[in-house]
Amino acid sequence: MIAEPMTSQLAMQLEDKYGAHNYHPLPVVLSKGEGPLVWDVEGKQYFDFLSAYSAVNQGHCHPKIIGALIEQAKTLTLTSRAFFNDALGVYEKYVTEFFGYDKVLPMNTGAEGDETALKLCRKWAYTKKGIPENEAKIIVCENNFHGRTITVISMSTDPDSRGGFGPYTPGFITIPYNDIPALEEALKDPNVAGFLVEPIQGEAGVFVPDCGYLKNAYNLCKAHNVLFIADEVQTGIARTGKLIACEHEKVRPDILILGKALSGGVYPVSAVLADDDIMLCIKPGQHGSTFGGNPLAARVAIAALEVVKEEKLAEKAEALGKVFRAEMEKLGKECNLIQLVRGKGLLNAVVINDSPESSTAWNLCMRMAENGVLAKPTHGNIIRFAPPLVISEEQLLEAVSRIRKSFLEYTA
Ligand code: IF1
Repeated sequence: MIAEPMTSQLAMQLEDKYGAHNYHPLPVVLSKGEGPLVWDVEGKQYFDFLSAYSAVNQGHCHPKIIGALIEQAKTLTLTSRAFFNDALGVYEKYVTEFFGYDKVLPMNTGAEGDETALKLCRKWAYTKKGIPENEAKIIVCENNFHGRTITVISMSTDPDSRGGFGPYTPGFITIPYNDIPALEEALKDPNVAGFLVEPIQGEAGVFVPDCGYLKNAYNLCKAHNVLFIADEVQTGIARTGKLIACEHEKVRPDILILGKALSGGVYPVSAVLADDDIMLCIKPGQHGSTFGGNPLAARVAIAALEVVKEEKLAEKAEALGKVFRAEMEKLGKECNLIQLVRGKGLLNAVVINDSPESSTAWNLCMRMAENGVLAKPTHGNIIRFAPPLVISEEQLLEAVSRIRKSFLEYTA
């Protein structure tokens, strides 16, 4: 037991001493959240512009989602899939109708969703496409981020994510992102079963591909009988101004992977969606998870999706994203710190006018934290801005004025 009153200092010391050193967080210790706001241990209030990497799109501790959690937690939490439960089917009907697919396979984390999609794609390759056993290949993109498991990092090109963790899972072809000719070339291999892609590359610094890229890629996949697999773990659930980011180009992925905000960040819930022709390739006993599809997850996810619809979060993200980017463009003209503003909906990034090796972006994030806005640098000189979608326009503009203050203080 820790007898002393909790302070930020003590909380950070405890993590440092007893936790693995696999993160380098900003020195802010949070203890409470509500909507787009969070508070630290000392009671200082911040706007959260990370949203737990787009998991809390519905805002922190949304009463409807927390209500569903509490009610179900008092009734039944876990049965395993050895038996049926009275919530899973209800959720499966709801989520498949919501996204327009025949079937869903429930998992817990995003990485598991990606692993599930890869397994599904390989099974389909052998049972439907007729690729010889163990020969299936899946095309992936440079600078992808799909999670932390061994197979998922085997697809990575980031030295931090993959270095020193070999040997790696074979069966992947890596091509540059946003490069249709490279995809065309890779698709010439008859053993290609799938193309796994993020509609916007989050970890790469909110890299938005050219308009038409996803549509062209999808059409090429169709022409080669290759599954188009979209990792919408970060871009999905209204974040980019549409329910899923592929909708911007009217692309319907063959396999859709969701996570993070599927639960409003309340509980780990991920899902893989596909039609029968693909999903029924996996038979009983061939895939699963102790926690996947548990009643608590099912009730929480239904509530989280209802909030997205009821509060028109996609429309809000679309409108507020335009306001935010315009404000950042304006700020860019006032100081010489901003090289580029990019993003879609409320998934945005500002590229700082300094080298990735410089500490400018980190120092700006520290300054913003002092002024009550939390954001995190990525790749050294990029700052990602992704507030909960429940933020009001007034709150967004208040946050913008704090960001502006921080940038102008920094240049002064
Ligand atoms: C961390 C990044 C974001 C994801 C996509 C699958 C997963 C993720 C497109 C895996 C997870 C996270 C995880 C988090 C940091 C974070 C991240 F900066 F590393 F890239 F969001 F931008 N597909 N993204 O973005 O989901 O298994 O974690 O539930 O610390 O690793 P998970």
